[in-house]
Amino acid sequence: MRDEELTDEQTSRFRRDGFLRVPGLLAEEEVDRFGEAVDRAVEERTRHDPRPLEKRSRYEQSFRQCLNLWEDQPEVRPLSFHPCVGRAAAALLETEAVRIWHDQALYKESGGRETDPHQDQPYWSIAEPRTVTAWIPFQPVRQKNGAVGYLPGSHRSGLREFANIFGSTGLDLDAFPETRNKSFDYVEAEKGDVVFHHGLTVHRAYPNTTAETRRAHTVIFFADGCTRSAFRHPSVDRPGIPLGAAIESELTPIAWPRPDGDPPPAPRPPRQPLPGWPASAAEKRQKGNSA
Ligand SMILES: O=C(O)CCC(=O)C(=O)O
Repeated sequence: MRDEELTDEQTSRFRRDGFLRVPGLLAEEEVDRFGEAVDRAVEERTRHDPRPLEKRSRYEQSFRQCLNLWEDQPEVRPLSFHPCVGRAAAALLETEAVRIWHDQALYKESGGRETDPHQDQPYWSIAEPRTVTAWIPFQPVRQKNGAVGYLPGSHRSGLREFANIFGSTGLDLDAFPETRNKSFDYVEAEKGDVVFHHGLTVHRAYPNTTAETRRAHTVIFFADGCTRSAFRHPSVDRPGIPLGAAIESELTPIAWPRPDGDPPPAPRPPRQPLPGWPASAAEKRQKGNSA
């Protein structure tokens, strides 16, 4: 792992473009170890769903998405709260402290279709545009296995548009002057690199035309002090954060800096299983917590 501050050149590139690849932020050895832990978690979370790719929804054909792994997967938690990743996120957001919004594995299987264009922040209930995602691949990423492409500067364009990638084809790029006839920068990455993008950066990803799954873990951070908007989301609905209040709870703990660098404890499990969270996992955690 590269225990160094980001350079001024890197932070100003992020401010300009809305995305940044940080080469070698993690050591290859830890990427391999965390990759195996996330593989096990994805296997556990998706075991109940044997549908082949062609039987899944259009959205599900882009990737297997497993949310909030830090909560019930103790071997994944140190990755989501990795000090090098959290510190870089805080530097990019130009803030003293960042909280986690949620984490998720995004596994684009062999034959997985493209990821449709979208901005992330319209899916979240965070009012201020002070959010950043760390996209952590577990193998080298090329265009042929699903590299992500970003529209440079789109986070500064004023566009903040909910795109229905769940049931439709994503952001209609021709519909907005901010995105019409603009080209995406596709970012290839090596093992150990972390690619950051701002919550308002328009992005998409290539399909996976290789025989191997493209495995990535992502962690979404927001600047401490951000407040709740009207949109509904488990990260604020579960702890009951009121509209306009600062988003602070055991579900969105400070990710960086942490006292002693330790990850936080697991929060109380949800009453209802989250989407993509099999009931069995929630029950297992209920039993574990009450033991
Ligand atoms: O991994 C992908 O295919 C897309 C990534 C993405 O949309 C995200 O991290 O917000």
